[in-house]
Amino acid sequence: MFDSLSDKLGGIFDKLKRRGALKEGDVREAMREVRIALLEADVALSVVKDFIAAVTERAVGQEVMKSVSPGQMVVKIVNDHLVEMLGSDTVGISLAAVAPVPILMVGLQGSGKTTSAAKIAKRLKEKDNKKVMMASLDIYRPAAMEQLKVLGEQIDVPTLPIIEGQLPVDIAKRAMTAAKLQGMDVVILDTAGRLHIDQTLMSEVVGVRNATSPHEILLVVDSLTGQDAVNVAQQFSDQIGITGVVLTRMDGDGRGGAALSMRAVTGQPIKLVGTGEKLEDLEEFHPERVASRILGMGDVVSLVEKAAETIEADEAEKMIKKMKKGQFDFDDLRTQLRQMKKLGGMSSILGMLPGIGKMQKQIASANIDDNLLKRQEAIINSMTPLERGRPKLLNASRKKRIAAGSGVTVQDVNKLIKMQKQMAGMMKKMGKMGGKGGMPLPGQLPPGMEGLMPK
Ligand SMILES: Nc1nc2c(ncn2[C@@H]2O[C@H](COP(=O)(O)OP(=O)(O)OP(=O)(O)O)[C@@H](O)[C@H]2O)c(=O)[nH]1
Ligand SMILES: [Mg+2]
Repeated sequence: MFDSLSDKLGGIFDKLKRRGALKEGDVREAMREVRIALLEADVALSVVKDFIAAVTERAVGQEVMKSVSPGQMVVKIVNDHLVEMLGSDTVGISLAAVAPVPILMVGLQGSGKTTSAAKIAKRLKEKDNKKVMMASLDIYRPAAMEQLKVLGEQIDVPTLPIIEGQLPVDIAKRAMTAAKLQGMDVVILDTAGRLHIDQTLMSEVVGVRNATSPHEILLVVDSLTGQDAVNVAQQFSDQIGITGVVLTRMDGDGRGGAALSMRAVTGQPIKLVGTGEKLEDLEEFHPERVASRILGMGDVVSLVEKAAETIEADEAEKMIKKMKKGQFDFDDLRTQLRQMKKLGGMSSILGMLPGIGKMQKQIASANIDDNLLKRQEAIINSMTPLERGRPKLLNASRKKRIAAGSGVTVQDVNKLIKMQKQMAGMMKKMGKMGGKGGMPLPGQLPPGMEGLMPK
């Protein structure tokens, strides 16, 4: 997600930063290019217009032109406005209402409502210790109710027993009553989707809304659908009124602009994002992190958090310490490779690291898979402990021995060495960034990250 936008903006800003002194014309020219990049990424036109106007006004101002590095100031302004456009604060699901708190899931067909309902149920149950019930109001698609029931069984969350022939509004009322009787904290109501917005769907959802007064009405939007998604959001927002957005398929390689427009178009925050088909693939939405990722600063915080959830805590701490010191030898690389396998593959990790966007593509095109991870680990295993700790030792004859030992070519060994060097370089860069303060630039830690680093 956001790859091509990120690439384009990176190019525009590189040019700008190389300039040194900036004239107003330079900034305006750059803003024209940013405008095109945003439109190409599917950001809604009205949103782009406002964005460019706001950024330009500040960027051609005196404070920027006279600053020591105007190019970097412009990048900072774009970053700030991007964060603002995305909603500034992270907003979670609110349960501040009388139990059982109803949460209504709405959206077009196939947008991910049912999956997201189960993901949210799992999260509320496991992270917040809530008693959750789910109910399917989808009486149209065959097996829709069964689908929710099966998901419920997977996460051990009860679903409302199915009664054939009941209408959505009545099912919703029954769900509320049942949940009250069973002392539930939350009821998640999953509605049917339609291929396009139609009045029948809208009136049905309005009926359910009026019958249950949901505390949250979450619009589920497929982030791969581009402009359509923006129109859908607008209509649901106008006709039903939503309290938040769940963006699904953020793991896909769409252009991502629809996601960027959601907040501005609906006036409601993006509360959660779906990042895969599995029920644990649900994340909070952090505007600053997404902005950093788009501007090529990487999503180091998410990476560290994701890593911390998967890897043993002390292992994660070691990793962060190494990052800080800028050390990275083959032992570390091996640890990383093993973790990558656990974390769901290389590309998901690399996508979160700063400055790796491009490398990620090369890796994807080189078709990195788990086999490659295994082979790379085998190469490292064929090194002596001394070689692992001191990569510089690897001369031609050692490489030959290692290649033979792990059943690969010397070329493969060289590739791995290159990778280790790149990662070491990156770690070094990241290590240097700590404690300088001031604004974050591409390749630097996003603000707030320092807090996560051990002192
Ligand atoms: N990769 C990916 N797939 C997702 C995500 N969310 C949902 N899906 C997949 O999208 C497909 C449709 O999801 P559903 O949850 O059934 O969508 P729905 O909106 O309930 O569909 P209808 O009830 O038919 O309107 C399923 O195959 C899901 O596994 C996500 O965040 N990432
Ligand atoms: Mg469904």
